[in-house]
Amino acid sequence: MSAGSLSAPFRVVHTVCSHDCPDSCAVLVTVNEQGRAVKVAGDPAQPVTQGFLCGKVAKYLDRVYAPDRILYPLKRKAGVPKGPLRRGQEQEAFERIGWDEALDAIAARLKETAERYGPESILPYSYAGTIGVLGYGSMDRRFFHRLGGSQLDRTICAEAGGVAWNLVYGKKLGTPTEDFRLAKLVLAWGANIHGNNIHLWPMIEQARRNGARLIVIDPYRTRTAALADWHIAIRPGTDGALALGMMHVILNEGLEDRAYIAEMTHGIDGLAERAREYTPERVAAWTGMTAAEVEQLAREYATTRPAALRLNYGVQRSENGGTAVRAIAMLPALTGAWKHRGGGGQISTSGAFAWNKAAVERPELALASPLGRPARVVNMSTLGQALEQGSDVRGQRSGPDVHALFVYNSNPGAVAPNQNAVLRGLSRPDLFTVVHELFFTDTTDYADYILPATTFLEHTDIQGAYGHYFVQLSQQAIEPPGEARSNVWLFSQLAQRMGFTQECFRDTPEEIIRQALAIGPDGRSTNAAMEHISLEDLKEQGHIPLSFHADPEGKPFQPYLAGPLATPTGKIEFDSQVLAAQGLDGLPAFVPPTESRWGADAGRYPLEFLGRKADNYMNSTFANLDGHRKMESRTSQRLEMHPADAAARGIAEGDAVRIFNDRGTLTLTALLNPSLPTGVVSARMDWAKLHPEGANVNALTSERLTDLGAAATFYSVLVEAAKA
Ligand SMILES: Nc1nc2c(c(=O)[nH]1)N[C@H]1C(S)=C(S)[C@@H](COP(=O)(O)OP(=O)(O)OC[C@H]3O[C@@H](n4cnc5c(=O)[nH]c(N)nc54)[C@H](O)[C@@H]3O)O[C@H]1N2
Ligand SMILES: Nc1nc2c(c(=O)[nH]1)N[C@H]1C(S)=C(S)[C@@H](COP(=O)(O)OP(=O)(O)OC[C@H]3O[C@@H](n4cnc5c(=O)[nH]c(N)nc54)[C@H](O)[C@@H]3O)O[C@H]1N2
Ligand code: SF4
Ligand SMILES: [Mo]
Repeated sequence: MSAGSLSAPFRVVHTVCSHDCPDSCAVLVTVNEQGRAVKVAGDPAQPVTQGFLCGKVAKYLDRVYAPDRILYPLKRKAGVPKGPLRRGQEQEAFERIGWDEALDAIAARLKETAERYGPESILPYSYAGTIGVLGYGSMDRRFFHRLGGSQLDRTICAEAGGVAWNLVYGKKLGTPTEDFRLAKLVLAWGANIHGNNIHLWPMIEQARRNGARLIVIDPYRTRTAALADWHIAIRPGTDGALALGMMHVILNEGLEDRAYIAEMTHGIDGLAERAREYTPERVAAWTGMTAAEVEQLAREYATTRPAALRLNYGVQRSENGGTAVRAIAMLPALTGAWKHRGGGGQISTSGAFAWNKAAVERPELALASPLGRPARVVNMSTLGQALEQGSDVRGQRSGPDVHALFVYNSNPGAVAPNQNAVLRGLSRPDLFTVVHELFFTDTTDYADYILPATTFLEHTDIQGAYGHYFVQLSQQAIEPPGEARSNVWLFSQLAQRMGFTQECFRDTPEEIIRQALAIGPDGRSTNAAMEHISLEDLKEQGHIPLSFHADPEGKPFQPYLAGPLATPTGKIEFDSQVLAAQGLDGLPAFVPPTESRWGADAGRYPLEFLGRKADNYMNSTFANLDGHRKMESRTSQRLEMHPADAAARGIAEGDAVRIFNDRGTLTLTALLNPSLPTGVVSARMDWAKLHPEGANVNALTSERLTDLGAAATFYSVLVEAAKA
């Protein structure tokens, strides 16, 4: 389906859903004669999208044309203090200004801040409001490199799991999503497929029609878990123990693939010795399973072919999540599951997309900054510390305090851990805060300036995916409403006002797309696996598979069948050479999280708390829309708890319950859920400003970091609950 294939007065434009979702759907937008989008639909020609969209984006025009969209630049009115504003009252705290005035004022303040405190006192804060290559990080990266602003370590989502996978395999590749339909066993481990990765589901359904079994390992009974053949409601943060226990059984019973291990892996002897310690009985005591269940799972996994592992990011949001992912990732190597098409596993396919990042982001511009060197790095998962104490990624002070914060593609007031610290930091009257947004969020309530941003219908971008192997072009379908402008436009304009003279600040989106693709003299990409792709073909076809995924001889793509891999030994590493070189344990081991039932604080705060994502929002996105709220209403602002934990506290269904720890408190309505493990409570992320206390689940979460990747530990949290 190509752009404009429908006869006038309608046009159909190929766009790509740019929300932070593995599926990266191809979205066909129908635009009428007046230039208004009248329909969005999944592209039936895209093999993963398969012609349907999730419930969130099927209603996307509600977001694009929402009455509460921010349409003009806004400036905080003099004398209005920073802090939560009631919904619908936000406009009153701000006054409308023109783009020229806004850009001039922001540029002047950034210059002044850089001169007074050094440019590292300016911190960009962005994540994945859009995951398009341009929108996620292009002109903005150039801007902050040239400015000398602090670099942001973007750890909030996938860093622990990504580092872990790479330690084992060298690169994030996985079983193609389409091939899951060939599996005879699908093991969904910390993966909320129905909620977060819906386009994998039809593949699993097809596999099950052919006799496959689905096993789900998740403390929470998701819709996916409820539909599974076997739901293992594991205790949070104990997955590493389970993986080691499975290895114990597999090796004990000789179920490993010796030929594959000999050819493709490094460190089996050490791993075998380590796994010996993890008897099913010990593992049962940690996970809450029975020893027989640990054995059954190991046998079923090792003897069913093909066995496909959908390891998603739920596991790695625990304090020991990096090691847990590393141990789980070793399972298909131990059993040789990669050898069978439809088997193997996937945590992310993002390693396959070799964008020319250096050309897109231009890190060498840091040398032209007043620093003359790359700036210090601040971890986004410890924003509270950075704003309150000026500390960096390792919790140490380096460089100046943060005096200016530039937020785009993110809503840290809602999504960052230790919300009370973050909001205290954002309240600092001396902090200059700019937020580029589409709606009045928990973060814009603290802004000095708010700038209106675009949806993916309103700008052009190119996108890969972390759940498939297609390069896709997202063409601008409609004009932005009001004076909304894209991220690329904003940072290009701001660069001019700052007096940055480098040519790259004038690049158009199409030029940056050509740079990302590294288009060569023949008009085709020179990037590995994209050599067959030209911008012209992308405009015509919308989406094109990476070369290995569209082998002309019809050879299926199966990763990790031949070496050398991008690890130090060139092999799949059971015993990590990288970790060993750092003086760390190269082998996986299980240590329970500090905030777990085994932790020192479990006496005071005995409940393990999961502040999970909502199935009908995208992190904090969509939470302002009535239709989405209605879909989420059953669990919205509820605390789900096991009836035994509720009874022990005199709590009944529907009671107001206060959960609390040293960091914060949140009052929710009790929803009894007997499918939760005892000692585990759960609630979903919402906008703080929609709660009477101005808080959400992140009022309870901590800034403690994961064992690998220095990522956030959203799922290692202890609380107590009491009837309010
Ligand atoms: N509808 C919807 N879709 C989304 C998002 C959204 O907010 N809403 N967010 C998007 C984003 S940013 C991402 S990163 C992906 C993430 O998608 P997923 O990788 O699925 O990540 P999570 O939803 O964080 O966690 C998945 C599951 O892990 C479970 N879990 C929690 N702790 C543990 C544990 O210790 N062990 C095990 N085995 N499981 C555990 C949770 O209960 C949850 O059901 O989804 C994307 N898609
Ligand atoms: N308790 C708890 N906390 C969590 C999680 C959890 O599971 N539990 N999940 C974590 C994870 S995995 C992630 S990835 C983070 C997500 O954190 P964020 O990436 O901050 O995700 P969103 O909440 O979706 O906020 C993105 C914002 O960007 C805006 N936006 C969208 N498109 C554009 C654009 O083109 N330009 C600009 N300037 N803005 C745009 C949206 O309107 C939205 O407000 O949250 C983390 N926080
Ligand atoms: S959020 Fe995910 S499933 Fe929904 S349309 Fe976007 S890419 Fe597809
Ligand atoms: Mo994420």
